[in-house]
Amino acid sequence: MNTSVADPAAPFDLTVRGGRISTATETFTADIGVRGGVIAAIAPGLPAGLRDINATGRWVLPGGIDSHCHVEQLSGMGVMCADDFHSATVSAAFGGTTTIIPFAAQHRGMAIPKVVADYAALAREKAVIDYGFHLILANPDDQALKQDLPQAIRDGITSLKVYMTYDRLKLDDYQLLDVLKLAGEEGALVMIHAENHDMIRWIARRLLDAGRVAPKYHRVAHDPLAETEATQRAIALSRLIDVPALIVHVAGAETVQVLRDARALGASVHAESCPQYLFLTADDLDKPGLEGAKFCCSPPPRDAASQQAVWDGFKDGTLSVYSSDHAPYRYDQSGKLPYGDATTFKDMANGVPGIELRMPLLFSEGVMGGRITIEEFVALTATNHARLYGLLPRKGTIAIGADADIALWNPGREVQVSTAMLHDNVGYTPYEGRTVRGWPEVVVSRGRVIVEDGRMHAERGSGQYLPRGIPEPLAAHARRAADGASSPFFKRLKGMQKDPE
Ligand code: DUC
Ligand code: ZN
Ligand code: ZN
Repeated sequence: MNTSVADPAAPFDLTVRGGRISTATETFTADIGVRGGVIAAIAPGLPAGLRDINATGRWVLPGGIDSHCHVEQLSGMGVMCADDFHSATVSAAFGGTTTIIPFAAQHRGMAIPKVVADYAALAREKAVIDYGFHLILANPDDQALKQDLPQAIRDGITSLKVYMTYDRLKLDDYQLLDVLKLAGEEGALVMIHAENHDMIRWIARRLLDAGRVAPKYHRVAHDPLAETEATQRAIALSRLIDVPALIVHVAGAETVQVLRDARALGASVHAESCPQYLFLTADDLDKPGLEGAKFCCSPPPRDAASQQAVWDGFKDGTLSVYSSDHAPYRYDQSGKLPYGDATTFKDMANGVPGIELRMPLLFSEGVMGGRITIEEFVALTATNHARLYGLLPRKGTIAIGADADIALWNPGREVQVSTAMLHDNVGYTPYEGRTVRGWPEVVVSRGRVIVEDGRMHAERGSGQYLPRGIPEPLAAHARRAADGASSPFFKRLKGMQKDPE
């Protein structure tokens, strides 16, 4: 690759020199010239910039996009996150991530425009890296479907998360169809938390009645079949009306296979998984006392076979985005232990932290461990997120004209993970004591060197809001609709509406 659109008269603000650059499709050695926060040139032997960084011996990769993280948000169980936009974005940046997409969360009774405006105000004041928002939708009434959602989508919130479980958030199948239909018409991607609510409730009731309250029973209540059944149903709903959907935080082997089969049938179903499903198992919930609460997320981590299935799913494209699902709840009364020692598995805030370690864990076990290529790493941590959530060509790749969001990874650096080295506000990590190989030592956001020498150099509030464009699956959906193709259901409906001869 040897391309340059740089104005030779003006010096670069920054030159990143001599690194091994990888995108989702190729790897080559070159310099990167940055001007005005944007990549202006990629070529060997670029002239010196106002600032030069020697990247010899480093992997030069796009800054990561974490498209699933909970920040300064009220959870489905009504618990507030321990990380605000400052601690979350600082922590993300130290782990090589330069864009996050957290959730503006509607709970029942809340008006969507106010939810979005309030959330935007929090981010504007504190974020140090760039961010977009998804919308969590708890109340798909006429006001939402006819007015507020179309407006939010046109304002650049081009993805929604909906839940098939959690009392405060759960939508029924009829409502899911309403949301999918609207999303198809307006061009938004629907992210689905797929677990069968009644299966979980039914098992949990029996466990609690029998006095089985320890964290390890969380993994029993959230049986793999609850995930598989809900995923199958979500796929069926999406196929019925031919609207793309994305299943978040896939954990179980059978669910991966269900997704693979649906994709083989041509369904536009996309899927995400997370570090906890590659690096933790259900056994982690079985710790003395309430310690297992630190590993308690929904769906829960499963077994070694499911870990392998998630690796396989990433490898063959069944799973295309790797996100943290960072859900920062402290190991105290504010989060995991609302009733102290008397807390049952049903009371604990669900979720594990991981915004900072997401990329280092995958770099170490995936790239250095020989399970995935460096290009696959880039696709899974950055480019596919940009594709699925309407951020290409600005984010998620190293290309002329893209924002200069770049991380310099030192593959030779070994780091022993400890809570003390992390920058979130959670107070523990489920990955305590692990050694990872490879670390993002320098991180650049829109041309600003924001992490260097273990220090943060970006000001509070210097991150920018990203109104997002149409997600790729929705663009394809619009093309199919324009070609006259539509779902079998709509074809049948049209047939039924014909006047009798
Ligand atoms: N499950 C969720 O649905 N959200 C946050 C974290 C979790 O475990
Ligand atoms: Zn979820
Ligand atoms: Zn989540």
